[in-house]
Amino acid sequence: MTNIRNIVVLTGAGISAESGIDTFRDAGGLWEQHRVEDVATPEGFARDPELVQRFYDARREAVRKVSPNAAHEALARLDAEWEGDLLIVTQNVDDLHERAGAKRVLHMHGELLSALCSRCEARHRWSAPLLGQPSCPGCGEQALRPDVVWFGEMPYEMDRIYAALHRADLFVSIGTSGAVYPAAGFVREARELGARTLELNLERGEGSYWFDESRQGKAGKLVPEWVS
Ligand code: BV8
Repeated sequence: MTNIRNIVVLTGAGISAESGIDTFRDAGGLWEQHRVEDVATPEGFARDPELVQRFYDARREAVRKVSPNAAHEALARLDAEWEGDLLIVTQNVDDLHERAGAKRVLHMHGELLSALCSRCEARHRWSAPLLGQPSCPGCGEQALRPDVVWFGEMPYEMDRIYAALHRADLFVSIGTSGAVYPAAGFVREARELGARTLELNLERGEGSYWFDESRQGKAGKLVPEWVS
């Protein structure tokens, strides 16, 4: 990768598909007859907190049973070896990037293995179910919710992401349909700021127009090829 120093990688559900985690397009309407957009919203949580807690408890349990795949491992190798800036911005709430060994990971939509207190806003590493309304270790209130950014909520660390995009020489999007903002807008931002842009995805995403290059295929094959 000649004259490339600073890289931003954006990952979506497609990078975890070969680990056995359903993508949103697959699970969109399949979960207890609810669309993810209905369940993954503050309104959905207010309407039926038990349903939403069960939805995330099931996903938190499921993620313990799967492993990182070759794509996660290739990005972890890049992270270990790359001397320039590298930021892996993931829309995923699983911990597969970290379990593969990646360090420079930013979960813009939160994490399954974290709980957020609606009362004191503390975030706690969490692997147990939330359905039984455990108390917040900070304030003691029974106000814990999944530490996941729902539709209509502000994603985490947007300033840090835009700062990385401003410095990026290369922006690589892996396994995302480009359907959800603001993540879907990063490629345009990066390109307009002068970065080269590469899409690695099973199919062309919604923002494919903005990529200098787009390679179709499975992440487990494309990402190791790109990293090597
Ligand atoms: C916000 C956490 C503002 C929850 C998620 C109209 C226009 C523009 C925007 C909007 C609009 N109306 C509403 C909005 C805003 C909204 C939005 O974008 N809606 C969409 C539906 C139009 N966005 C928001 O609400 C965001 N917040 O805008 O805040 C704001 C401003 C001020 C103050 C307050 C707020 C927050 C969005 C975050 C929602 N939370 N996740 C959870 O996980 O349960 S989103 C969730 O869905 C994911 O995190 C991800 O972001 C998205 C799904 O996208 P993908 O990851 O791409 O998954 P998908 O299944 O779609 O695609 C998989 C891809 O992989 C496919 O392309 C497939 O081909 C490919 N693939 C499959 N297998 C493989 C593969 N590729 C390679 N290899 C394989 N093996």
